[in-house]
Amino acid sequence: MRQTFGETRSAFAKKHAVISRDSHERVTLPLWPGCALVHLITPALGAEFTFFLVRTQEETRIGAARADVERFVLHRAGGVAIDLDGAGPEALPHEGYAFLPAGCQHALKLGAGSEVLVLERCYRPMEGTPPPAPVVSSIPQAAAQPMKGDDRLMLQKLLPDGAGFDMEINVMDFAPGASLPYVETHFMEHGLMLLDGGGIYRLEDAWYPVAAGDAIWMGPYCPQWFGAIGPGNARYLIYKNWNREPLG
Ligand code: UGY
Ligand code: MN
Repeated sequence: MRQTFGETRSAFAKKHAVISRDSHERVTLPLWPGCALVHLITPALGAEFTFFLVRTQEETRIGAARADVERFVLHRAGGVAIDLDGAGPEALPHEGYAFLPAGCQHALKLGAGSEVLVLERCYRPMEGTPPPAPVVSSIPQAAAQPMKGDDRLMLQKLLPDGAGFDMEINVMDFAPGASLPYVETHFMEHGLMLLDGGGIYRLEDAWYPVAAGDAIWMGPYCPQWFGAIGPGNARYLIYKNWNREPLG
């Protein structure tokens, strides 16, 4: 999408944010040696999670997150492998992913020129429910089902059902012209990355043209709706806090 001098499509409001590629700000952090990080969504916005891109120039090895933090990693480019509990590196294919529960010993092996999308949040355990096990799989392997009976809007659930999981991560695939069936409002929040195509996202009382590479934060009770526009499908990955009482 064309950017006009001095303008950006990124937008920040009380209950939502759109972060377009032109405003990516790279930082380095001591726990991510050899990496450039772009923090798309953080608690500074009002979110209860972080959502960030990691790009490498050289090969590097990243340790596990803090013991109370769960991590989801999506392969975007280059050579990426996960070493779970020292069992040896398992390469992730394109759009491969790993869910690494809080306290799970692991290392990420990132080759030069690789890119991953990472989501981290503090795990909310539930009394009497064992914590979830790690998941390593890929988007193409996840079963697709029509959302609410609409086969022009396909849904893939990347994490298994089970009360141990306090999040859902799904992929939603819209045929051109397909849309969410109604304007959603819910107490859960979202982190979203548009993987392919584009369309119009309604967030609160604003309507945004969005395209692949855009990230969106939707806070609790952010009215939200999406319609896909363009020659091909629009597809996004979407995080949601899940399976936990709103009272906390
Ligand atoms: O799962 C969801 O809440 C999803 N349908 N929301 C969205 O796509 N904005
Ligand atoms: Mn929603």
